[in-house]
Amino acid sequence: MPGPAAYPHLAAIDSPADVRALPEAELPAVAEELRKYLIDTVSQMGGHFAAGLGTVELTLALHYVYDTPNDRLVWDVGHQAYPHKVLTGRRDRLHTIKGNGGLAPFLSRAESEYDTFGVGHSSTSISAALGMAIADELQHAPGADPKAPRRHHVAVIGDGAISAGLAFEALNHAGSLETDLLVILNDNDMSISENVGALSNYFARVLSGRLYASLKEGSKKILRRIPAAWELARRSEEHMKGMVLPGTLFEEMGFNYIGPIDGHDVGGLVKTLRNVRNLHGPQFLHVVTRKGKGYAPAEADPIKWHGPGPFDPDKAVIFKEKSSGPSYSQVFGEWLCDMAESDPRIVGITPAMREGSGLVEFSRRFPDRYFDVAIAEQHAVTLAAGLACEGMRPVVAIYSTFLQRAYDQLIHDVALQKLPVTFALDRAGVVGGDGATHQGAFDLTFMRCVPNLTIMAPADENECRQMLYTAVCLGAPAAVRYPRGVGPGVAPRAEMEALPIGKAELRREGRSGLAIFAFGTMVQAVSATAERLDATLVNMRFVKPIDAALIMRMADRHEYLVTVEENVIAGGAGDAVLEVLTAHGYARPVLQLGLPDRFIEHGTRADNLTAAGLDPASLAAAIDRWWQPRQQRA
Ligand SMILES: Cc1ncc(C[n+]2csc(CCOP(=O)(O)OP(=O)(O)O)c2C)c(N)n1
Repeated sequence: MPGPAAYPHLAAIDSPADVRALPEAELPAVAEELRKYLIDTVSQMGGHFAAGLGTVELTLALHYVYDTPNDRLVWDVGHQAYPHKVLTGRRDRLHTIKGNGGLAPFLSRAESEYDTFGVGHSSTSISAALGMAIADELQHAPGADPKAPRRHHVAVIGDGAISAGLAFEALNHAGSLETDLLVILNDNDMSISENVGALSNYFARVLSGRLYASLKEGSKKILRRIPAAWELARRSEEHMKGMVLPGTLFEEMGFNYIGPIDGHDVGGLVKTLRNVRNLHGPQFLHVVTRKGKGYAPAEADPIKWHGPGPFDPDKAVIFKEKSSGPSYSQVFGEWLCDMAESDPRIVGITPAMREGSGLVEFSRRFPDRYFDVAIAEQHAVTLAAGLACEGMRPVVAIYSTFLQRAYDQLIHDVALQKLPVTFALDRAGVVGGDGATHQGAFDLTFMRCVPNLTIMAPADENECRQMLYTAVCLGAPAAVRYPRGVGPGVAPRAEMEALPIGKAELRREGRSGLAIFAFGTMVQAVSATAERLDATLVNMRFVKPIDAALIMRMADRHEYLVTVEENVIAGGAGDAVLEVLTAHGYARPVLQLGLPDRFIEHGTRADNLTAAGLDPASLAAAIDRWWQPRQQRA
């Protein structure tokens, strides 16, 4: 890390109190250093980048004006909060972010008292800040402790994150109360990809102000021909203005709308925030920023620089990760293009994760059948259900962790009605750097109990492709869950063939009396151990319907059984095996291996697997420990 000489201001800021002690005139210089520090640091270890560059002045102004941590500053998502981390005592550890034992990738209450609410998933900030503000009111009701400090409450939410239903539920509630709450919209016109949707268009119109002008001109021309209507329109012009001038939407929802203001003018921000701080009731401050601000390549291509790996800051070259083959996301993306080519019923849906889900090519080649619905997981699933009702074959590309947001839609809108929706569940299992909030640890558990849903877990890339095809052929709700990154390197075959539903694949038959039922990624992870112990190895392929016949056949021939999966053990695929054994009266010792009953923190994916005991070496050791004392009895 460059020393204090390079960052004279930053070096003297150990907490926001130090920021507040500065003369206002020095804030632009601090902003400049902060931005440089982000570039220097993130270029070394990679991480969320463009969003943080855009919030430098806003972060500085917020900590300058508000008395944090007494005043509650609630960031949405937390990917834009690197500047906040730097100013709140974590400057020297920023380079550890996302790494094993390092700073959390997003915000965490356990990490800092300035992180008022734990985040990672989006669109929670307004609800959480409102809850805190109501708590503050209740704690200051007549008769309450007079010493309890009064606080201000500020939620900062991006124009991408505000598109989610949850954010609107919170606005709807907050706007009906008199509770003091400031919602700051950080509007940079970007989500991870270009922001989409009517709301995003609305913000753009608010900024350009052009709509009002064009509407006025357009309506004049038409209405002049109808005198009575013209008079009515003239009289209602004031209202008309309100309909299209900045902020009306939020005014109508009960907020006092302020803005739009320049989010890179730190002096202007400070002045505005000081004024807003004294206002009562729900306030909505519209701040306009530029994603990637101050680093030209990121300003020019904020998608590429949303979350780069380590890079050369001078040459703006992101170092390529060595990869042995296509990622599962790429395998999915290619499959979807191939499938769409031959089947006009195929529609691809993503809730704002085009790049991460491998849909860039599909979006280019099939723009009419590609839907980025913004950060709206619930809508993504029910939209698919509607499409399926009318004979289409929608494929919802969604991260395992984000499907958690759409659980009722999965059950009530898709499964209950047996609609042919395919869920391509990316990032299932541990994900590495994005940590506890993003682990795809639970999907097998929460999907397995849903009737009518077929669930598959591929052991390799080709199997992934064939399973996706199987899912579409099935004509019923189906999910294929695959991990982040690359697989074992089995090239997908171009031709597609539907797998027999609910049938496992016997990989090897052993003679030692031990059988291992492995799911998805774990097939490869235990294959050497199975070989070494002369154990039977089954690639289970289906979590539901599970291959009960094969499980029983194995239980007949083997005394000792192991299940292994990259999902929490509780309620997961191993439990499905146990349910079969129990239902059919088999009492066999079973070792269940999978993710433990705790949240796995950030690190690399390999770190995560080791932490969970699911790397090949830990698995081998766990099986040995359990098997050796039993082996003699087998
Ligand atoms: C529920 C949920 N869905 C998707 C994501 C992935 N995600 C992280 S940041 C982001 C874009 C957010 O856009 P915006 O709020 O405008 O912030 P910006 O990056 O533009 O500053 C997305 C889609 C998430 N964190 N949570």
